[in-house]
Amino acid sequence: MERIILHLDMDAFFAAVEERDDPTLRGKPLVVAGHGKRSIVTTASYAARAFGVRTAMPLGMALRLCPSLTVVPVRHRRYAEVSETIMERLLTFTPDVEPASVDEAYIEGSRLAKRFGGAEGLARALKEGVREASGLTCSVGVAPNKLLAKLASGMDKPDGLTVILPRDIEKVLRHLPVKELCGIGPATTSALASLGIATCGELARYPVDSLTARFGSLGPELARMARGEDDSRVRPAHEEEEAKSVGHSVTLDDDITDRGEMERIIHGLAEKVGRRARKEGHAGRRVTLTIRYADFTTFSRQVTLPSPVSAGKDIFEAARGILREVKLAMAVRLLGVSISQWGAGDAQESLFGGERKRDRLQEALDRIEERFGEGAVRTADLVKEEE
Ligand code: TTP
Ligand code: MG
Repeated sequence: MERIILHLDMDAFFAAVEERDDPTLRGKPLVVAGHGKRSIVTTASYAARAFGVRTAMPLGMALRLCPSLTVVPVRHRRYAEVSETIMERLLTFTPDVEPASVDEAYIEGSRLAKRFGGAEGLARALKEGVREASGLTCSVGVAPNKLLAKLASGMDKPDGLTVILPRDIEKVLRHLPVKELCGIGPATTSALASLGIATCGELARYPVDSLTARFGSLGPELARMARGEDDSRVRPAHEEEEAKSVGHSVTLDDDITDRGEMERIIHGLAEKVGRRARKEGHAGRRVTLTIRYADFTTFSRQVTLPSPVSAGKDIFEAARGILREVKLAMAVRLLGVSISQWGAGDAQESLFGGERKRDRLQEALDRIEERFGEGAVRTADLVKEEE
């Protein structure tokens, strides 16, 4: 089975954000650059690129190439904000999104593509989603792996969509300069040049033993890259998050619209999350509610509490609070509750005696559950769920 991997890269990202925020700049040759005579171009709009202006070019040279150039100072915080909006939008398609830099991400599309009538349909939907969320265009590459997807996204900029099919790989790579492959930097490029290798085709034909003699373990890796092979996985950010959180989710047999039912499910999940967190010795300040709609659109909302919690009741109250704030666009097929941002929960001296009492009650309930199994103790609305 061929994988479907997508790579999405924003077009002239910093410049595009500036143009979006200030419509008077739109379509003008524009660079984002630092202050001072010796500053260099961070990025150039496509209008400026038409004059030969490029990233990393000294500003003086850029102004000589294009005297009408507009120079805008760098606003990193703003770009990070827009980046976050874009990543969040991508996450509504699938949790399997790997942000690779401020303006690019890999997306695992192998299973997802079917729902969009294929890989190209998915790529179009992603582009449209990004445009809707940010007002900006991006270029997407689709291929059987990350190496080729990244190559593809750069092949038709701006606003591009490029698919590399397995049968075209050899043709695409044959005359491609080796430095175009992500992971082959200037040092490797010149080392390869000294062996008379300039293109991926030449690299693919070069005896692997000789490459190993020259580059060590990188040798066979280079040979694989030259053939367009790469089996590395899309590593979603949520994997890292998960290590720092405890969560449970449930996919429902039937899509539901009844909020009371949703609250009962969330209560059950919150109790489970609390139990596991306490078992692992955690209490978290952040409670997250995840909702997936019938059409698979998924989103999460969070609340940060003044102090860490691990009692099911507290987690439930926070998650229910989030649910009550959410306007539901359609029927729900999955609900998830998690806590994160660990802090000293139990050690925390409570200002209210009642809280301590509840902790002791909680401990007692946990002990009963340990003896009689999960679900031995139920609060009223959970019992109702079973009926
Ligand atoms: P890129 O994706 O490399 O460039 P880009 O988005 O400006 O243009 P393209 O349409 O070719 O993708 O980088 C993303 C942003 O990162 C870019 O807008 C500015 C910033 N950046 C730097 O700060 N320094 C650099 O050396 C590069 C390459 C980019
Ligand atoms: Mg970019």
